[in-house]
Amino acid sequence: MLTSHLYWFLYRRRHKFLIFLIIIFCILFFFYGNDYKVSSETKKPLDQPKIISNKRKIRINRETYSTPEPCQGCPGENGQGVQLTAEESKNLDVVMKKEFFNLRASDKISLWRSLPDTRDQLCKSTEYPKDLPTASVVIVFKNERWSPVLRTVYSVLNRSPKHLLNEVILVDDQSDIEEMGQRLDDYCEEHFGDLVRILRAPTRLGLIKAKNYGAKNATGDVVVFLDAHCEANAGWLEPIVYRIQQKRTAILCPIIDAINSYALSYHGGFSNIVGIFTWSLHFSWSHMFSRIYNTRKSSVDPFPLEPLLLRIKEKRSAILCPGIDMISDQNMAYGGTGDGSVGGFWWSLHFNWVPIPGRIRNAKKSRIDPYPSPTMAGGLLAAHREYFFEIGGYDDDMEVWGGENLEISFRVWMCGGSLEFVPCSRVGHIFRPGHPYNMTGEKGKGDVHGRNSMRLAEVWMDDYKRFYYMHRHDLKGKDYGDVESRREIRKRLNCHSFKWYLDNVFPEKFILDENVHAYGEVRNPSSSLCLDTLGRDEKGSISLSIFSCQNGVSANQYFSLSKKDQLRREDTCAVALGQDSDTMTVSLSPCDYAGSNQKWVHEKRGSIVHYPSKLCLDVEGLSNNDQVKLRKCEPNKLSQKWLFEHYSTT
Ligand code: UD2
Ligand code: MN
Repeated sequence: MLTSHLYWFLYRRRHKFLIFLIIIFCILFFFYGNDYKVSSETKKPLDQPKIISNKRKIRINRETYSTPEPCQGCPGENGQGVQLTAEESKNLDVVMKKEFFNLRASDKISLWRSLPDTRDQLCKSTEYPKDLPTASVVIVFKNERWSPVLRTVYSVLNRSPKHLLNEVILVDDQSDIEEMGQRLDDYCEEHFGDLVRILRAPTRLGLIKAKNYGAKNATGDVVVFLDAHCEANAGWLEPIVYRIQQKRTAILCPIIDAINSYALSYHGGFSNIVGIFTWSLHFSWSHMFSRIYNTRKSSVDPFPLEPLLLRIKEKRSAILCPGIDMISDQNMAYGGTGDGSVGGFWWSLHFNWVPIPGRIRNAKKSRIDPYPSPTMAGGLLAAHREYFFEIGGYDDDMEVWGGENLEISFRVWMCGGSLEFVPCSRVGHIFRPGHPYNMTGEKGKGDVHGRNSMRLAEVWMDDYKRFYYMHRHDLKGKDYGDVESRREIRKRLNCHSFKWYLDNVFPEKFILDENVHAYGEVRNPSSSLCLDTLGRDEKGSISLSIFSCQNGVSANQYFSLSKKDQLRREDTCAVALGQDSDTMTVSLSPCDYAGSNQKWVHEKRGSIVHYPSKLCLDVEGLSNNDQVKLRKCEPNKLSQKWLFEHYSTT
């Protein structure tokens, strides 16, 4: 009787009942099916089920977590490098080739080693309000090793005020390393309790999507990203969250100190060290004493020659040392950052460090105030969590590695926020010359940086993307996926143009074909030889060379003759060094330091004259790969005639 009633009821109202079921389904989907958001409380972890052993009775949380005792007399304390014994160094090269840093040295160092406090004295005496936004620290990792990962975690737990650290979220991007599975889960649960959460990515996400994934699961007011081989230094968190409290739309970067990939020694900003001696009469470096630091008027840009000569002119009895920036003994990479730099970019859309522009330095009210930077390196940053997503998080169609740092930099500036470096927040990072994971994405034939950068150029750079394609002719017309949703962000937030960014945020950036007399290939028609960098790394000084003209397809042959009469590339200017025409050589040096020596005049009859010496660029007797010559100007000499690819009409 009852069942027939029920049947009748359902039968009569079957449409309504169906609609009811659909609504319930939608609600459930909304809460649980959203992206790849997982909550460790409500869903089964994506890896193997956890085995809870009996010994784990103590639940650790914010209140009960305590910093472990320092490891007295252990190697690597106070950020020192460690020496391996002959035995330990056996086949070290094999380890270095696989990990790209000295894992054996790292394994000898305590997971919670002490560090030299590399902050400015003023930072140490700054007091912050108690009531600040809380932070979730997101650390993504792929094939990272136990000791650097845990050292990163300990450095965060031990050097962040308890009430400000909401949680640490480790995102395992499908690592192939056994110990980073169950063993890591167990270790974290036992030692950190609910302060550390581990999320296992459902598929290989690549670092960009992995960061989105971690941030989506974070619950703090602020999300902080760190690489998995960092060491957060004293007082690193307060100045960051304090600044975000003041300015919700600021994206902040700590100053990145370098952890040497070989000896694992921790270096502070390179502009802040002085030489001392030990009583055994060995030389060593020390962090600059505040007595010296506080008397400096500005942090001097480290660059050889001109500043040194200038100083000697002022003070004959001074013996001067240029600031020695670190060249990693593994890869010769220039690691100098310190707080004398801001982030820039190459038109090839790689990140670089540039000296702090005078306008930024002069605008600082105090030397420890956060200051604006045009771009960031990418790994270490903090943002208000909601704001991070309001401006579009990271581009979820970027694969594996690269490009997202410039993308978020351009975006935050163009869409009304700011990007700032925080001098009082310092975090060390192991700069590695390679990656312990494969860099092949599924799209764009494995050139992940190329494709990711195409996406950013297409969405954010307007016509200026031409300079990217000048470097990457091969990518023209290639597929870069769908960017509509990214363009939507730009529309929704009513963002500025890239020209606005260049004019307002990075006016120092040289635009290769604006404000110039001429640009493009510089050809000597009689020989079909062109000026060329030969693809050398233009970070330092290189010689100005020649090579057969490539008809405008080689970025190495692109030069500009600026309205300031520089014969130049993006950052480097042609200068002539030497006494007379026999010994003079022409090289490309950073423009800021080239002085009057960098003035060139391109005359109507085609010669390019070095103004101070009145000598002419000449290719007589030269062939591919030779350095271009400076010789006495001779009118009508064919080897001294040059033609730029384009001449500006304005
Ligand atoms: C720099 C950034 C890095 C990122 C990258 C450009 C710093 C200090 N680091 O490269 O954060 O912005 O430029 O994209 O500025 N990882 C994954 N999945 C992957 C690949 C990497 O989770 O598929 C992890 C990796 O384990 C590490 C982090 O992402 O913890 C960054 O990778 P990296 O250290 O190899 O990148 P790095 O420092 O060369
Ligand atoms: Mn890294």
